[in-house]
Amino acid sequence: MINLELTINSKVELNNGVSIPRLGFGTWKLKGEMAYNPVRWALEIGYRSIDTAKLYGNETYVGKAIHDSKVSREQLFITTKVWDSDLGYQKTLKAFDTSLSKLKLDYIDLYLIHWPRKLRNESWKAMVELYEQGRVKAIGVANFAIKHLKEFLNKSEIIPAINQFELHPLLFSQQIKLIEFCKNNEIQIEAYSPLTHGKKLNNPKIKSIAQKYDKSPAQILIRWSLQHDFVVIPKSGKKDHIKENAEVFDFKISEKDMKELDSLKERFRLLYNTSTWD
Ligand code: 1BO
Repeated sequence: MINLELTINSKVELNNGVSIPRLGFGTWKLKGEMAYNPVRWALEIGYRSIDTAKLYGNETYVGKAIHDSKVSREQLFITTKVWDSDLGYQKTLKAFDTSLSKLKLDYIDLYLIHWPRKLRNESWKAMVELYEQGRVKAIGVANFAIKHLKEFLNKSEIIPAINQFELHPLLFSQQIKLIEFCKNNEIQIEAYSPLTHGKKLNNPKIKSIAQKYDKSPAQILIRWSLQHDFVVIPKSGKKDHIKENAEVFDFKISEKDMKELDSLKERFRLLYNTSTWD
């Protein structure tokens, strides 16, 4: 069922009652101070959710941008992630403190395990502790395959609120089982690299659907994610693109065109398929 009431302020409630904006701003590849202006612009335009990670090397600048923006803390939703080299109980606690201090915040809205590497279970224990202390409002994972999610569902009382993974129409058919698994287990799906890093914006099917709605291919890809009930975090370093990416609430893609997009079986993937990882 298509939600016709979506706006830039729309949120979805996670499995622990915390709400996350449906549209967020991704900062992967905006390294160091390159993240500052784009985050300022995104907040000016009306985005309230900012996604960063230790790996991106920009937490200090994301922190500065959100403080300089003067948007109140309660209105913001800030996500960061624990990197592979910080997995393990003690290391995760330490990494969390470092991220918090770089961002100059006293809590994080969402803390994610970046990849399902060894020691993820130990990290999860640390994250549950941080969650119970109220230092993070929700905890989740990124790039987890079904088997990694099952392991957490079987072992922990607190289950991931989110699984963030690469998702766009060109990968949809390969991720369908994972999508269904997350939906059936109340794990919110968050789509990263929804714009394929620009690599597939020239796909003829996406272009022709974009022309039909008088929208850009990027807007079609973002709207496609929203209509699938995914949280979506497009990234851009350009102000006009950041604005354009938020102008996706004044149209809807028909069911027929959604199906056309769903069936783009290009098997295009930017990053790893973790379903073969232990
Ligand atoms: C390797 C980074 C993937 C996006 O978070």
